[in-house]
Amino acid sequence: MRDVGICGSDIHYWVNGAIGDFIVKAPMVIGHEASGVVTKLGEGVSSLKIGDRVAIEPGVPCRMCKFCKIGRYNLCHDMKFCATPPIHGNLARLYTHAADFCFKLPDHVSTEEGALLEPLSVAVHACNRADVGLGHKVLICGAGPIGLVNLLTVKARGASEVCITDIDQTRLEFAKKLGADFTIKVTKDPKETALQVEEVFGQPADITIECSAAPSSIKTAIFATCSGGCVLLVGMCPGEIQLPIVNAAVREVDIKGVFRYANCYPTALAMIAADKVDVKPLITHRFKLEQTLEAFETAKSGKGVKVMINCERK
Ligand code: NAD
Ligand code: 572
Ligand code: ZN
Repeated sequence: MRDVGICGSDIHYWVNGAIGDFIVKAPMVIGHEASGVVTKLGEGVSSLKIGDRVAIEPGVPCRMCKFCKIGRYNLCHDMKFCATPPIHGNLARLYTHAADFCFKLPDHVSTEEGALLEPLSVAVHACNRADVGLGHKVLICGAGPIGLVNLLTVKARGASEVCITDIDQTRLEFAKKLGADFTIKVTKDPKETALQVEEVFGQPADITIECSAAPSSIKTAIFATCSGGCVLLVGMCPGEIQLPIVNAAVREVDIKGVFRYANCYPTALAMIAADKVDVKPLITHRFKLEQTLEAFETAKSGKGVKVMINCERK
């Protein structure tokens, strides 16, 4: 293994031992944003060779069910996803993965960038779901790593203006440096925040990508989106929440779920390889595998954005 990024869900499993119904019942290796170097090949593998640097797409589906067959394999009921219990993740020196879910990195793409293909793929899939494109005014709720990769992706797809919200000023400043046109520090109720969005854009958002999972922010997402527009639910909180669903219905605001990604690694890699997005600035902290506890304490503290662990023995 080379580089593994720490994701919020890794921290959640480490701290709470569960996310919703996914309960850690036996010791589980965490980490699912990963890259590595091929050291051994399984029988019949011809797509890779020893020494190839690869990004690892962490979810391997059954390849047999109707979802897999239509290409929506993220919906496969038999998905084996790294670091989702009971499946081990990637934070190790050595790890075995299906060859067709490993993506060879060009020489000029680093293994850190390879690891970041994972969260970037979440954004690629989200943008595909709403067909984000030229001239769109996009609202992103939440400026964590996932909100930020969505910011980079909507810009790369031609969005003309992007506004990002958060409750944390430091995160908003980070987003501004990364290219957000407008930032809003959320202090008010959802309807008022939606009005602030309308003020900065001069209209409601064409598309809103909710990446905070805060129930009040999901309400804002609906109120702030124009009639006929689309709200993408990327942020996920367990349990049920109250939403202004009739407001959405009478204005034909589509509310779409986003669950991981399917067939997005090649696009995410092509975007990085062609310099259409630069994910490197997201990395704020680097640790060695031996420092994993320190790395997780740092990530948990919320100080940085993306904490990266290097698994090489140096
Ligand atoms: P994060 O916790 O680092 O970021 C969330 C951000 O939202 C934080 O900066 C926080 O300050 C901000 N926030 C909190 N309340 C807010 C509010 N009321 N309004 C605006 N912003 C607010 O998490 P992350 O790693 O960026 O992930 C974001 C979400 O995406 C999580 O819920 C995660 O589980 C989810 N996620 C979903 C998928 C998927 O497949 N749908 C994949 C990856 C992550
Ligand atoms: O990209 C992988 C990923 N997925 C996340 C969160 C962080 N990283 N999701 C939110 C939680 N769900 S889940 O279905 N689950 C715990 C398996 O609630 C998966 C998607
Ligand atoms: Zn993740």
